[in-house]
Amino acid sequence: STQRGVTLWFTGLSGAGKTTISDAVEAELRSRGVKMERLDGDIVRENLTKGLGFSKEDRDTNIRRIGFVAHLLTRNGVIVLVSAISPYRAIREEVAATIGDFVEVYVNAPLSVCEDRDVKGLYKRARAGEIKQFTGIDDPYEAPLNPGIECRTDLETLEESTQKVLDKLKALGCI
Ligand code: GGZ
Repeated sequence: STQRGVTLWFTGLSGAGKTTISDAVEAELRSRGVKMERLDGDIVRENLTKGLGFSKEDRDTNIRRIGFVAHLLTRNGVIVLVSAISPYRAIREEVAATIGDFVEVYVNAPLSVCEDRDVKGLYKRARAGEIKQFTGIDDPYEAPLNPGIECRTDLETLEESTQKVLDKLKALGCI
């Protein structure tokens, strides 16, 4: 039987847990032998979108390019896990409409929690003015209004968040 593709689009602040949940979902999908691919903002920015910065224009270009590749994969039956802050609602909606088989996953933790985690020390640098246009500090994040899935990573466990995503894939007939 042929596999049904979908793009799971993880959006949220830096440090909210997009990559962590995607890692866990990937491990589960790989163990099932499912065709899947990852597109992570921080990795894509080293190749596909190398040279882009964090102005609205550059972020929109980053998201549109990621969306283009996600579309190609999705229509060929791949489960695509995208993790990118993707702070602008209109561009997320544009990409969603293009891809069609698309689930927006809002990885939601309050800014204060993300800032306390500060896994890479970027919030500290942003507060110190060493990084400009940092999402949540001096750059906007437009939260999803009606996400397909919401993971409250400050309130639920990684296992719970991961299960929500897997349950959705099951409901869609992708696994
Ligand atoms: C936000 C920034 C910035 C600024 C560097 N604003 O948590 P990370 O570190 O590992 O991942 C973030 C990544 C953001 O890239 P995205 O491609 O996801 O962004 S977007 O969807 O808005 O295009 C963060 C790091 O790069 N980073 N500078 N100014 N995050």
